[in-house]
Amino acid sequence: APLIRLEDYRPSDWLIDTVDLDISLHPHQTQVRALLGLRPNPAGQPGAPLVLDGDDLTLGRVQLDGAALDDAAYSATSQALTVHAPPQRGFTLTIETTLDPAVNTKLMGLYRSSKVYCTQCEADGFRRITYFLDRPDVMSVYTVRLEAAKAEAPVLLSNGNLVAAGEVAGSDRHFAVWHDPHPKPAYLFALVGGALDKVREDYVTADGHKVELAVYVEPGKAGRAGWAMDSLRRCMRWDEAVFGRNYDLDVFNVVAVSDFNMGAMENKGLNIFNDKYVLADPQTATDGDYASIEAIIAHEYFHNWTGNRITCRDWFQLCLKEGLTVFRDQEFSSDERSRSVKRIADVRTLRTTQFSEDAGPLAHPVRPRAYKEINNFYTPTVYEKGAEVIRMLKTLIGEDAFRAGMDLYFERCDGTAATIEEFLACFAESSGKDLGHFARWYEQAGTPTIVATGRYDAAARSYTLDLAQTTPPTPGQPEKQPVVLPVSLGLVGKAGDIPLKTGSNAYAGDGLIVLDQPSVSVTFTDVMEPPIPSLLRGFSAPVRLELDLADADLLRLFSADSDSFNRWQALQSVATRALVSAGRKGADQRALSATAGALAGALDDFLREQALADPAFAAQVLRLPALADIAREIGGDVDPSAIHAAHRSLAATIGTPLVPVLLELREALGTGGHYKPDATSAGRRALRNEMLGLIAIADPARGTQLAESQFAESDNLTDRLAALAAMTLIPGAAREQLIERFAKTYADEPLVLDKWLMAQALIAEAGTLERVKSLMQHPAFSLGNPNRVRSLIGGFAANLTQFNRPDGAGYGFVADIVIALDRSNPQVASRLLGSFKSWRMLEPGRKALAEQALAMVARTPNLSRDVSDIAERALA
Ligand code: HT7
Ligand code: ZN
Repeated sequence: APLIRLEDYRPSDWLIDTVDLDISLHPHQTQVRALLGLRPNPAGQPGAPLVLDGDDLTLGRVQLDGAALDDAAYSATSQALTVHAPPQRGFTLTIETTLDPAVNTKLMGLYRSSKVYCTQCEADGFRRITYFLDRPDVMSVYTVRLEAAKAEAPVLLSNGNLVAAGEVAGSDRHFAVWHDPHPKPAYLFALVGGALDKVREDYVTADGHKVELAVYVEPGKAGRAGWAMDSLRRCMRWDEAVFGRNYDLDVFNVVAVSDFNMGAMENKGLNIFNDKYVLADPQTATDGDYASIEAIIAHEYFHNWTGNRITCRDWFQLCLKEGLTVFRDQEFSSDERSRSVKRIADVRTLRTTQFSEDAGPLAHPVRPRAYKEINNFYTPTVYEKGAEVIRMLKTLIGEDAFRAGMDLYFERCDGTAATIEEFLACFAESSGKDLGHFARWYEQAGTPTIVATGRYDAAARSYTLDLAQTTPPTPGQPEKQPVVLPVSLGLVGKAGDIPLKTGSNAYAGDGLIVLDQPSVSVTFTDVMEPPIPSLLRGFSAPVRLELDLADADLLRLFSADSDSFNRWQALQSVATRALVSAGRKGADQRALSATAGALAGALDDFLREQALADPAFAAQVLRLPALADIAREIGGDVDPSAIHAAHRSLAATIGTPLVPVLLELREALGTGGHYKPDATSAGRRALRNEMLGLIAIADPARGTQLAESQFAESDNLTDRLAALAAMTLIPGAAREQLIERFAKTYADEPLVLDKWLMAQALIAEAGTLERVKSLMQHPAFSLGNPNRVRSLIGGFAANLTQFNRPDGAGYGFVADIVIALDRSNPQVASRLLGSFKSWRMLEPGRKALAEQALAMVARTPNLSRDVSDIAERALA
């Protein structure tokens, strides 16, 4: 496959101002007539042929200005339609194609999900519907007529506003016409046709526009659409209040479908969702699901301005919409819930997904310079690190200049396909700062490390902080330059934060050092006592921090830091350091016990004195760092079994003396009565369930008893699933019985059974591979549904010890599935292959076996571009 490079970007030679689509839906023979209003692009090459993209298309008639086009005037393959010498003026092209949505297993373009017709066009799926200039800088006004059998598709939706609807005389068919006045790229086109239930609500925007909000779900599921609707209303108000953004059409439709490659899609006025991120009631969704639904509904809605009204010039600018929109959804959730708990959860995700990506062969910049398959660049780096870059920008220029820059961006770039440079120019203007150096964050891959050392001079009453940054090499970028790092900090003394006084240029005031050189030294004066530095407060930059503080100092930060994030981080740092040394291959685990004792002591006090005041925070405090984070910190010669053993041993050693206080606190928290999804109630459940997990490890008999009664007595999925998860830690008959019981209870709930599949796939025991293989035969599993695959196979691939079995059977199993799945759904297959992203850091035995499995995938004939791209980059 050719490499597509950012530097080769050229404007399109042709533009398409209008698109009139007439689509007659039929399971196997959907007819599409596209009338394209074309004109030469003044910025393009004069006299260039018109080359339209296609993918797997069957072409019918072609007309130019309404007259049949001579055979010699054009040529067509399933991949492209070329008009050799088009008129050098505006003209129309009519193109007829025929599609078979029922056999479209790639879930790109037009397909059927449980009988519902739906589309997915980002990044390049529109070319599977008709021949088109399928690139985001070609923006058109769409009018879409949909027709279908009334019985099969009583609901017919497309983008924009409904302008006409009616019966097709003399037939069992009906039609609907939708018009979207906002020019958009083809990737934002969508249609839906099917039998769906509707939940609706009226909404009036802050600027007085009446909008009908609707959520469409599978028949019988309307009772589960309320939370999505509630989230939608709240996020619309939030965008008005915080970013001054109003909605701009008469309707906003959300449709839930059960076969979907990703989470959701922001098609203009017609968001299509994986049903996992819409449907919720207390019996079938967890607190985590409620939070994800709120966040993803908001994310897709926020794209209306950051993505749709202003889109990307080309796919290299993907983070322009994705990083910014993740930042916006994170801010929304922070305002709706607890800001510090949200930050902690986001940083956990960033570390386990993005830092791991950055540390391996698939590392790439937030704005990649080249790609073979764009679908492989919807990554944690583009999304999550992209959001961190926006967060740093805000920290560096301040809240007011950030808001002014956003306003300027919305005003200046509205209706355009923009670039990162245009975006940054708005903030340079609003802040008066040169952002040239900051822009390096978009170009340079890898996670920087800050090495910090502090010295207290008692005689001079000063404290000097030396900070140095380095970034390790990543594929194609052996040499790294310093980036601009906002380091939020405090110096913690006996009575709390010490006022910061310094003459250093690197100090920007308000507790912020800007480290934009390889190193900097900042001396603070009038420091009357040796302080403990609290660096990277709120995780002000996406970096690793090496700061050699004694455990006692970290434990002091845990109890005294004014920054909640760093309170949490302090304890994580103590645990991480212990796990890194005990988790190395062949390390002596006994060294853990001193740390475990200190941690247990600190936790005992904390649980007794503070946990009830903020249970959601307490739940985060109790959770140890993820295994993957320990593996990455060890960095090489990684033995997953040793890491897992150290992790379990630390949890057991911390947990054992805490059992009495854990039991007491669980009693005090109670079950909370009738289920409510709000953050406070969810926080209480999170803490109770975190404690249950710790008891299950420390005292399995007690844990079994508690988990069994919790499963039997609770009325909600959150607590029942937590009971199951706790039991998965305890091998034996009781576990198997609960697994059975869970399956029976939720036999008719595929989304709940996904969690059941995943819980089993994550069991850290040698029998898990066989268990997963036999679960593939369970009626709840299907290789054709992405949610099922992600739960069972994706869950297994995230199981550090079992995917990385010393005999290589885990790698072979996942590789075989990738190859099989690639024939039907390359996107899901290539994401699964991404599970190999950390293979290079493994100890030599596993490393060789992982490489063999990757090589086996790479040499398979007829691989998709998606899978071959990942295999090649992983092996390079
Ligand atoms: N912009 C969307 C990303 C996307 C996608 C969604 C569903 C299926 C395939 C897809 N390819 C790319 C989702 C988002 O980030 O909001
Ligand atoms: Zn997005």
